This record gives sequence, structure tokens and C-alpha cells, in this order.
Amino acid sequence: MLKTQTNPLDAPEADPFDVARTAAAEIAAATGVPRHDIALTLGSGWGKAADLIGETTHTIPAHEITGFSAPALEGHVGTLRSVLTPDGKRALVIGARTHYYEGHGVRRVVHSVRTAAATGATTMILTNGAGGIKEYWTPGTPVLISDHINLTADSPLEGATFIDLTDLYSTRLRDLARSIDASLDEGVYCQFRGPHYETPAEVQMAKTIGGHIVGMSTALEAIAARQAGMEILGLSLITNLAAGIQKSPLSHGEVIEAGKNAEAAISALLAKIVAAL
Ligand code: 8IG
Repeated sequence: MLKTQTNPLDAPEADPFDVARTAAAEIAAATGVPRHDIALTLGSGWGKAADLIGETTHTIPAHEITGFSAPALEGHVGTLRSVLTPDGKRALVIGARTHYYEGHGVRRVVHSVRTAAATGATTMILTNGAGGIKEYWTPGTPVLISDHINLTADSPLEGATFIDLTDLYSTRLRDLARSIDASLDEGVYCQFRGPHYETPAEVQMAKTIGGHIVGMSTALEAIAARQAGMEILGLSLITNLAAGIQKSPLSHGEVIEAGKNAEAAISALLAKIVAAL
């Protein structure tokens, strides 16, 4: 049995930025690292990158830090890692993503990003596993996120907070990624609520409105990262073609398998990008 915990973010009167500052102070105390320079959220398939970008100096079970959720699955501990890169940068590696479909509200979804910003990080790298709409993408292809369409009908911003999202996914960082791997394609990421995959009709809708990638994360996190003033790089691992683009039904097992097969290559790519930042 997982113990039920109260989360300060769930109190409507709580200031989520105060909670993030508390979390950042706890991370600084636990790691002895007063400031981090960059942060990465590692989604399905990207986990090995943590070992390649540098030396992990500290690993913290995420649920020990204020505002982070208890693990969604029993036996699954999400971690926060502090990594020292060869050129002396400090990276906060977030291996504990709270998804919107878990139903805990958008504050919890973006808490890791706000905490990363509060630790001092000015670059936020968001990665995920996702479905592809371009037919020539094959499972295992990493792609850059060029823009997004937020289909959750929700926002991490509260009240009349108007934030510009032009160039949300930094052109500079996408160019830098392509200087490492010129073959990187890019596309518009559509965040669906999930946790079900799309119907073929929904995938056609996403395609018609300009989408190329379908997933269940990242867009809400990117908005919060921009609000916090961070420069954002988004990367999707295409683990499957979206429903109806591929003729066979989607299976979670195949998605996991594609992620495993691609993990070494895309993690090495991500480590090279971090080294070039
Ligand atoms: I991995 O096809 C992965 N995540 N919404 N659709 C959505 N999320 C995904 C998919 C997909 N594949």
C-alpha cells in the first residue's frame, strides 16, 4: 500500500511558486549544490541520458521533496538526480513526471519545471515518447518539437497571466541540436489528455490542424517553463506511428520495446546536445 500524502499544491490558497522555492531549497540542501544550470525531464526512452551527460553526484527520491507526488505505481520510485557535466555545469535530471491524465491537477504536472527554475536552471530540456503522424517516421526516430497545440483545454497559468508563446521551443536550441545531428526532423506536438491513445479520427484532426506528434505531456510543462523565463528544447522519441497512421493497433508493450531499442542512440544524442549548450 502506498501511503497517502497531502500535497501543499492541492491547497487552492497555496502559491505554487512558493512551493517550488521550498522544493528547490530542499534540493540544494540534499545535494549541496546551491544552483543548477540546466534541467532535463527524461520521458520514455530517454532515461539512459542521465548516465551519459556526466557524473551523478546525488540521487533523491522525488517524493521526499515538497510538492512532488508519491509514485503513481507501486515499486516505481521517480528520482531527481544532480549531475556534474564534464565542463562543470550542474544538471538537474528529473525522472519523475506527473502526467495530466493522473488527474491531480496542472499544478502538480508543472511543479518539477517550476522547481527546476527555482534551482536556478535557465535551460529546460523536455523529452517524451510519442506517436508520429508523418508516415516516413519509423519507431525509434527522435524529433525536435518546433511548436505545440495544447488540446488539454487547461493551462498552468492562473488568473489573468498573459504569456507570449512565440518561439516557445527555442529556435536557437533547435539549431544547436541540428548542428549535432543534421538529420533531426521536427514537428508540432499535440498534447492530448490521455491516458487512452487517440482514435484514428482524432489523429486525422491533429494532422488537419497542423500537428505531427501526439503525446500526453510536455505542452503544459513548456508553458510553465516559459512563464519561469527558461529557454526550452523539446525532443520526442517517436515510438509508434499514431493510431490509423500505422495500420496495426497500438500496444503499450511495443511502445516500451521501441523505446528500449532506441535508448542508447537517443541518449547519446541528448548528452552531446547538453555538452554543446
Ligand atoms: I509513447 O500514439 C506514446 N505516447 N497521445 N499518442 C499519445 N501519446 C503517446 C503515443 C500516442 N505514443
